[in-house]
Amino acid sequence: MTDRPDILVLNGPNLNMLGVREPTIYGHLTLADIEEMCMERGEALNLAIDFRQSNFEGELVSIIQKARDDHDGIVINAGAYTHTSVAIHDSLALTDLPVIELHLSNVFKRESFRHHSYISDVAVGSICGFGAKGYALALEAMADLVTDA
Ligand code: DHK
Repeated sequence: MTDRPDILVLNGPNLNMLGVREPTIYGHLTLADIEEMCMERGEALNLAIDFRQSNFEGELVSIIQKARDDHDGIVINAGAYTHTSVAIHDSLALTDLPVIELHLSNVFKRESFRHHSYISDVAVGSICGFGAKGYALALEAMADLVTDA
């Protein structure tokens, strides 16, 4: 057990393929590399990090529902479900936790179907276009949200 704020960093479909997946768009780091970076940033920011990934919409919904009981904030890169999932939107809305929306790529420079997000309106804010560094930026922002001033 720890009394540090506990942050869920949740990754959606195809993010398990980072490193081999369209590296010109998503970069060369693997998800394991990004997890390691998040653990290091978490240590520095005094956050406990629970880093997860699923390719399944229902599993993501179940993880988000449970986060309500045992986490203090959610950083989510929902992958393609960002643009399609009312279910993930609804599960984030019911958590009452601060949510930060994250994308590696700048979705607004890409296809128009990536311009709409079902997550933005239940998030405190969104970070996109900074590659893997976006995870570190999101954790810094989350540390401010969950740490008493
Ligand atoms: C990741 C995905 O898998 C895409 O479906 C999104 C996002 C963008 C990202 O940039 O991290 O459109």
